[in-house]
Amino acid sequence: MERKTGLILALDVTDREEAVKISEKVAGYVDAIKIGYPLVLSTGMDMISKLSEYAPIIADFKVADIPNTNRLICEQVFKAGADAVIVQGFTGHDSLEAAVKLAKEQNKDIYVVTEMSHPGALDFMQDVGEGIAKMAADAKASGVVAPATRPERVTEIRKIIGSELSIISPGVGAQGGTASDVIKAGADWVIVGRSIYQSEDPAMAAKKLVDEMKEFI
Ligand code: O7E
Repeated sequence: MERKTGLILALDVTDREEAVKISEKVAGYVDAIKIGYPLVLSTGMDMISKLSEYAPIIADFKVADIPNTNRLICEQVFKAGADAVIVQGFTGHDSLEAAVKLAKEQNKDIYVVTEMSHPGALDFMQDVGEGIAKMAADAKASGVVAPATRPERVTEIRKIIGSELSIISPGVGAQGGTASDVIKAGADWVIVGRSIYQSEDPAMAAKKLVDEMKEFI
């Protein structure tokens, strides 16, 4: 994924027309659009190719299965037109490697969830986040997902993965994180949903975030 603005839209709406309208409006400000279960379950897999007219698509299915099933899922998602798939890391190295192998064969990207951005991630995930980051680097994934709500954790995860892997970071705005803070902490992209798609003016909301990050990118 090429970094121009540092912004990824999380398009968690459930209406087809609204999804297309918002994508059209913000296309000039985002490097990718992340879509997941809310949109795909309500509108269908063909939304992936439809929205890829506006930006590269990151399919957020947080894939978490045995290696063979991970591969089968990623195959379908890439076939539908996605450029990247998000997988969970807690399933372990073999499940991740199956997804990365397929992605590399098809010149696509896999991003691995380390520690999530919500408070409940402290119950279990934070303890294993650094191990997952190391595994993602060993498996040569394209990058990891790390929390904008805890910029200090992004800095820790950056130390573990080095400069080869990217960090994409959700939790800005509605969850309390700040775009410029998490970019300064070591993230390459912020992933922003509600602050953009629930705004009266999604393009303006996206532009503000891009302007805020500009000097740190
Ligand atoms: O809070 P919002 O509305 O800005 O949306 C954030 C998006 O990022 C939303 O789609 C949510 O599912 C996702 N997300 C998190 O909020 N926290 C995480 O730790 C991980 C994700 C995520 O997208 O994981 C894959 C990138």
